[in-house]
Amino acid sequence: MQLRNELVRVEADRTGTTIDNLKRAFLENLYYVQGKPPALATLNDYYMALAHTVRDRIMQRWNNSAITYTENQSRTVCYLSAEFLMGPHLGNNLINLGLYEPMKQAIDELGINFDELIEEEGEPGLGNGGLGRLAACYLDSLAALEIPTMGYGIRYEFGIFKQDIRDGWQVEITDKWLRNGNPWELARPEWTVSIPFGGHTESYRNSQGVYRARWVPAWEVKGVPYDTPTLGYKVNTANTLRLWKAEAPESFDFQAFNTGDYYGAVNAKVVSENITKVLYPNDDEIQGKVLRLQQQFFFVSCSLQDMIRIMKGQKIPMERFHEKFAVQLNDTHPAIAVAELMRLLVDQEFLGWDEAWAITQNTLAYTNHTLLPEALERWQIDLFRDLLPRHLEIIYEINQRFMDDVRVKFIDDDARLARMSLIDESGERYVRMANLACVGSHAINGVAALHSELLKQTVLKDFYEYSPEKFSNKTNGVTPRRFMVLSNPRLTQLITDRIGSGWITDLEQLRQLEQFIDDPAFCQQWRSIKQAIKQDLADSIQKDYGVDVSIDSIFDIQVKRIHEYKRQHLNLLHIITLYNRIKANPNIDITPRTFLFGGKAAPGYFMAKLMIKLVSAVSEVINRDPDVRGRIKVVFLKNYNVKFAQHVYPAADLSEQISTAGKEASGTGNMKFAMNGALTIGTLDGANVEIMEQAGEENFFLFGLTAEEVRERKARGYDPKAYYNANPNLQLVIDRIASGFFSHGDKTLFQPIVDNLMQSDPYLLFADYQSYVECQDRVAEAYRDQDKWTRMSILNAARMGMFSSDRSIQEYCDDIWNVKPVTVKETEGFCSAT
Ligand code: NBY
Repeated sequence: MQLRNELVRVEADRTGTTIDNLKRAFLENLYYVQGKPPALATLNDYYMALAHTVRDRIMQRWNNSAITYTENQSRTVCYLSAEFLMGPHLGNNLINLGLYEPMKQAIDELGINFDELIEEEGEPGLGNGGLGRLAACYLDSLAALEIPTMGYGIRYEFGIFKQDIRDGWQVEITDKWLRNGNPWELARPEWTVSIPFGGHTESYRNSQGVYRARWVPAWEVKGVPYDTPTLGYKVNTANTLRLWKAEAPESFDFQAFNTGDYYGAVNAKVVSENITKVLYPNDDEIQGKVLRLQQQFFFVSCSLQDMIRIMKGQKIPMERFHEKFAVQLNDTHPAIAVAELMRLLVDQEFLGWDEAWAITQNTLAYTNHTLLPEALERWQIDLFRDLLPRHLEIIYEINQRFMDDVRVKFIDDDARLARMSLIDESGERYVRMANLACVGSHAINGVAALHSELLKQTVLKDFYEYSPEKFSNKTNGVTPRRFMVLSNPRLTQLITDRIGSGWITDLEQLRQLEQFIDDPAFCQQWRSIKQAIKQDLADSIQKDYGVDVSIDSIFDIQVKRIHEYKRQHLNLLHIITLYNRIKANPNIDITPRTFLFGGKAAPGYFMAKLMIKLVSAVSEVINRDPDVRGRIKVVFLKNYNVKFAQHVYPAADLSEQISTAGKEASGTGNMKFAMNGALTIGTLDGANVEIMEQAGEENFFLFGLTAEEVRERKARGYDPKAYYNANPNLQLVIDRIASGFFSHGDKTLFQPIVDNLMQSDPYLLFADYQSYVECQDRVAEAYRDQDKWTRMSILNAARMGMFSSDRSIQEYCDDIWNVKPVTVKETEGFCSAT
C-alpha cells in the first residue's frame, strides 16, 4: 500500500495535465530525454520533447487497457494488414486525449510555436493508399468504440517513397522515416518469435504411434514486435498496433566466422533483415516476387504465434482460439493465414484436422478491395513450395476436401471446379490467394454497396453461389477525428458552436446543420471559413511552387494514387478543353478555376508516370499563357501523403471522383472531401453511389456511363475513334497533345497516351468525355451563385454521417466479429493490477 501511494504521487507529478504540469514536463523531457538545454535545442528536439510529453500521458491508458483485457479475457479483434498508413501521431493523440488546446497553450506560453512542432513531424508511410489508410481509420474507430483490438502488420524500414518532381517527371526518393528515431513505438524484444522458411516436410510417428507431418525448415528469421498505442477519442481505451521487424537469429554466425567466411556470416544477417526492409510501392498490380511472399508469411506467422502466446498466457485452451480472436484479413495480402493457422493448430498444437478447420473458418474473415482481375494475387507453385513446403501440402489437403464438397453441390460442372480450385491449373500452376481466403473465412465483404454486388456477379461469383451466407457489404468510412476535428479546426468550431460536440462520435448528428441552411449568418461563416482555408493553401502553393492562385477561383482537386482507371487524364482533357475555349476566344467569360493534382505513381507504371508529366506539361503552358490571364491555373502538388492531405481536403470546393464506373471499389477520399464541404463531380462508382444517395442528386454533379453501360459498351466492341471523329472539341484536345503543343514541339513524348486512347481506351475516357465536360459546365455555372453553392456545400457535409468509420466498424462488430465494447477502467496509479 505504501508503494502504491508513492506511485500515485509520482504518476500525478509526471503526467499531470495542468498548464504548469505540461510546461514542466516538456522542459524536463527536453533536458533529460533529448539531452538538450533550450539554447542548443533544434526544432526536432522540441518536437521530440513534446512527443514524449504526450506519450507519457498515454501510458496509463495503455497499461490499464492491457490489464483490463487480460482480466476480462475479452474477445479481441486482430486486424491483419500489410499496410497501415497512420499519418502523423502528435496532433491526433492530443485530440484523442482531449489535450490539444491545453498543450498548445503550454507550448505557446513557453515562447515556442506549437503549430510549427505539429508540422515538424514526418509520417510513417507504411502504406500505398486507400487500403492502408482504411486500416488506420479502422484502428481509430475500434479504439473510440472501446473494442479490444490488435493491429498486426510490418514495420518497414523504408515506407512509401518520397516523390520529387524534376522537369515534370516523378523521381522516387527513399523514405528514411526512422532517421530521427520514433518516439511513438516501444520495442518488445521479450516477445520475439521465430519464423521458419524453406526446407522440406517429413512424416514421423508420435509417442502413440500415430503418423504426423512436420516441417523441417532450412532457415529462419526472428520477428521482433514494435508496439504503438492507438487511442480512442476521449475514452480510456488505448489499443496496440504491433508491427514486426525481421532480424537475423544470431547477429553473428560464429561458426562461419571461424571457418574464415566473415562475409558469409554478415550476409546472413543482411538477407534476414531484407524481409522488412521496404514496402512494395504498387497499389494494384501483383508482382510475383519471392520477397513479397516472405513478407506476407513473415508478418502473418509472427501475428498468429503471438495470439497463441497470449492464449497460453491467459491459460485459454487452444480449442477456443476462435472465441478469443476475430481475425480480419485486409485483402489477400495476409491470406496465407488460412494455411498457417491450420499448420500451427495441427502440427504444433496437435488438434485434429476437422476441429482445426472449424476454428480457422470461425476465426477468419476476408475483405476484398478490388474488382480488377489482374490485381488478384497468385503465387507460382514452385516458388511457393520452395518457401513454404508444408503450407503447400496443407493447401492441397484443404483443396481436396473443398473440391469434394463443390463436386457434390454442383454435380458434373468441371469448369466450375477448375475456377474454384485453390490451384490455377490452366497453364503454369499458381496458388490463388483470393480463393484460399474465401474458403478459409466465415465472412467475405466488399467495401461499398456497388462493389459488393459486383463481387457477387464477377470475381467471386462462384464462391457466392457456393456459400451466399458468407457475403455482405461493409461500406468504407473515415475517421472524423483526424479528417475533421484535427485537420479542420475552424469548421469544427463553427459546427460545435451550433450543434454541440456530439457529432464527433456520432456523425449522423451533422444532420442538425440542415436547419441553418437558410440562416445567412451561418452561411456567411461557412463560406468565409472555406475562403480562409483556401488562402492558407494558396499561400503554401505560392511558397512551394511560386504559383499565384486566387481563392475566388474554384479549387478543383484530384488527389489519389495516379492510375489509368482513376482517370486523372480525363480531368486533363477537360482542362485542355477550357484552354482551347480561351484560345479561340480570349474574352470568353469563364468561371476561374484552380486545378490541383496530387498523388504517387507506382515506380514501374510507365503510363501513370507519363500522366504526371502531362499534368506538369499542361500546367507549364497554361500558367504562363497571357491569354489565360490567370483564370485557370494547374498545379501538381508533389509528395501527396496523409499529412499534406489534411491541408488539402478542407480547402476543396470540388472533389474529382471520376473513375470508370465499376473500377473503383469504394474510394475514401471522396468521403473526406464531402464531409469538409466540397461538392463532388463523379461517376456512379464505388461509394460515390452512396454519397450521392445521401447528399441528394441535386447536390451532386453526376456524369458518365454506369458500370452496366460500361460492360455493355465493351461487349459490343468499343471504338474510341468513333467518339473522336464525332466530337470536334475532343478532336482538338487530342490533336493539341499529339502535335507537341505541350511538349515543346516533341510529338513523341505523349504519343503513348494518345495512342492508348485512340486505339483501345480501356477506361473509356472518350465515351465519358462529353458528359464530363457538360457536367463541368454545370459546376462552373453553379459556382457563380455563391449562396446556392454554399447551401449545397452545407447539405453535403450535413449528410455524410454514414461515412464515419465508426458506422463501418459498428457493422463489422455486429455482423462479422461478434465483439462487444470493454470499458477500460480508470485507475489511479500504475500498479492497479496488484
Ligand atoms: O482500397 C483501395 C481501393 O482502390 C479503393 O477503392 C478503396 O476505397 C480502398 C479501401 O477499401 N485499394 C488499395 O488501396 N489497394 C492497395 O493499396 C494495394 C496495395 C498493395 C497491393 C494491392 C493493392 N499489392 O498487391 O501489393
